[in-house]
Amino acid sequence: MVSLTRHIFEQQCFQPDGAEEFFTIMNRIVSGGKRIARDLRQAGLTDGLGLTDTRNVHGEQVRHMDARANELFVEAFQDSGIVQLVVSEEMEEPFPVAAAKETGKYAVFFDPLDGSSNIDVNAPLGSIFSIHCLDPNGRFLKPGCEQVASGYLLYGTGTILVYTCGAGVHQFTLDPVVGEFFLSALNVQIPARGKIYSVNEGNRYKWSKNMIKVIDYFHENDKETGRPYAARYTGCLVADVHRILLKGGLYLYPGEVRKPEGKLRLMYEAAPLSFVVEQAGGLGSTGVERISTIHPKTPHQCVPLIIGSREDVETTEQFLSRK
Ligand code: AFP
Repeated sequence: MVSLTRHIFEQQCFQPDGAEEFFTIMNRIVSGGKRIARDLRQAGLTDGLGLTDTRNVHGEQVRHMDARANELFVEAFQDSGIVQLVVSEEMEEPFPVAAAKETGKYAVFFDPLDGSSNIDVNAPLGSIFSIHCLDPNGRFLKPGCEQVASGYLLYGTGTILVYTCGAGVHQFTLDPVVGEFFLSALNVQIPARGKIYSVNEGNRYKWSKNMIKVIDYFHENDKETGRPYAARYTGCLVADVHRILLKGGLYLYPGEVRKPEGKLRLMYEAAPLSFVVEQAGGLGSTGVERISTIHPKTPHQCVPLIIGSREDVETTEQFLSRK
């Protein structure tokens, strides 16, 4: 049994001088994640379900557990001394972490509770994180290819943590009795092609003609290419992408004719998940460009996301690039 702590220590990510820092940041993420997992288990017994009367920067009504998860992550970084900024879906402005205003070298982006509407029906939820190193001039908005690490926690039948720091993708499962994450899959690889597609098909009427053709293609019956693909969609990005990571296939949240930028957020959804999936051999794309090469303009910017098995994403890109 290899604990996450031992694994990170042995992996020596960010060598030669950043290993200790990575260790500290990951431990903070783990402690925030464990507390969220605990609170989620009790949410139906406390006041954890339901909505608050505030809206976040995307205009979505904040749930009690969204606010709580955000609070737990911010708290986890408060006295780290090395994280200067946290940027969260639930906070309009980047939040300077008091103890590291001057000394902190890192910015952590997170979606504290992904798929939060699932909480009322006891379906899976997640948390997504992305770690960037600040430039000497304090620049923190950087393309995905400059992430130093990223990953997610998935609160499902069990709690798992998946991460990459550019040296493969590794999965850990929380032992709730011991209170530690243990390695459950080393060097996860995504199949080159899958049999599953994951999209909110209720949005079909909002898509471009080419996008409709993509989904029609995956519906077609063709033995040779393994079609039709099976549809799977939980409404929690982390859960849907995790399924694709393990089984292959593709997840799509495309742009819409009237909203070409789509719904998902670059810095704390699309970029971190693309880093993970690409480290496992897959692809993360908007349909016309790689997610990892986009230079962000704002912390809460949205992008279309097509992510998963390399061949499936490439097929989709071919449809979407047609005139
Ligand atoms: P949040 O709960 O963090 O706002 O995320 C929800 C989400 O961005 C993502 O988890 C889902 O894949 C997607 O929205 C679901 O959106 P639809 O309800 O529009 O399908």
